[in-house]
Amino acid sequence: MPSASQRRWHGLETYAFVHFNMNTFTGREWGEGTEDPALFQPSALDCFQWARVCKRAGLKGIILTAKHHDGFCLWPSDVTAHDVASSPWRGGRGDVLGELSEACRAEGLLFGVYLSPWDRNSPLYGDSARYNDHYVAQLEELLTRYGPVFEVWWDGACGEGPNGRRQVYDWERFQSTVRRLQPGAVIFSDVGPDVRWIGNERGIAGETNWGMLSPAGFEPGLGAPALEVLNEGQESGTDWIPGECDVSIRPGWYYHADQDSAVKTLAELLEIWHASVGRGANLLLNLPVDRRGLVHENDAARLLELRAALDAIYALDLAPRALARATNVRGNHARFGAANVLDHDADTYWGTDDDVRTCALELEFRSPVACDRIRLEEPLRLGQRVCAFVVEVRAAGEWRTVARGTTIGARRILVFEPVQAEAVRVRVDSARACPALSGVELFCSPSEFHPPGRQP
Ligand code: FUL
Repeated sequence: MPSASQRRWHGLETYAFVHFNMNTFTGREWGEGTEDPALFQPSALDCFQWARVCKRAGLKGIILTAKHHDGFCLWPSDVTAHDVASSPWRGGRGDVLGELSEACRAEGLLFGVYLSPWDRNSPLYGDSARYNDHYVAQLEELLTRYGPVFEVWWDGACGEGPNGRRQVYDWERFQSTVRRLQPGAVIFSDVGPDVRWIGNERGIAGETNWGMLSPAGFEPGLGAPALEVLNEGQESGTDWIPGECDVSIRPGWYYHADQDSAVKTLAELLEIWHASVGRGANLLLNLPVDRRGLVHENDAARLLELRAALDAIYALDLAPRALARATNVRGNHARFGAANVLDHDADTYWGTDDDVRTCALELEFRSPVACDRIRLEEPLRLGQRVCAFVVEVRAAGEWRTVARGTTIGARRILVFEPVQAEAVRVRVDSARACPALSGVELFCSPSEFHPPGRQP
């Protein structure tokens, strides 16, 4: 079962990753750790601009690369001189984390930190106990100086190679540091403990996507489970470790001027959104902030297009116009009645009797409604139950199947050919326990978004 902070996290859907650091100025994706801090010199850094863009685009927070693999720190760290305090930017008195956390607060966004465990600059890296102290000290700085942190991001990457330095991380200590200082934060790594990697950097969750995973025997960056396992989760997984889809709006994680015209198209971003958020994962969409220290105009424009498209597609839920009924209602009690799926309240749900595993919920319209997509949600407080379902529509008196799926979880969006529905039925064919749904929503997208016989 998800914890309270995981349940809150599920509701976020989409937030920004910002890759901005030394690599922005060297034009690289992975730095060496030997870069001169003097190279860090944004000409017009403005985290309030990042936050305004994200806010307008409907993103719920920003996770910043406070330290990437090259070790350069975007805040003045007490435990290294490889940081902004050694750069000419703002006379060595700048603090990107300070400005971003303030900007997020001003715009009502959540603030998160990426702190690379792999550190190519620190002379302590590979001297395991001492580097672990160093890493914990940096975590403490980030988690105590900047107010609430919603997510801590642990990258498993390490390119030391067979003859490189070998660091044995103390993940348990790192984790207890986060729990102690930011008990409300979720921790991301390949295998959690709170949020898992989705197994690719294309932003695509499995069509089957369980919140559960068995992490025993794995550590971040150390023999992670097979990519398909990360992608789909595990029906019999021991822990609630739902998937997050990280993907960049451009080919690179970092800014490269020659990628200014390679910003993903609206169609690509919509496809990614439906394959991540639409499959119950969260989308962590990366913005490579440029050398000025700003979200580039092209990226900002595309983000706003994405927002406008989503707003247009999901403008109006048509389901509340219908009368809802179900083949079974738990104890025949209104508290578990079918109408609970229509009220946009994630805490109320339709549920069935304990021994029921197959059942159906039907929405009957007084007059036909045009629709081309459905959004389903399970009440995650009860865990994830549905294994297989079918969506059927009655049009001109005939029932036919318009979509089918496996898992639902936090949400599942299915797109189908536009149809004039007299009634819509969600039939659950298999479930791990008696099924429950907290939301069934129906939408009719503007015609430019109608899929030519294709499902995201
Ligand atoms: C990877 C890193 O190596 C990339 O540079 C980037 O930060 C990506 C989000 O994670 O593991």
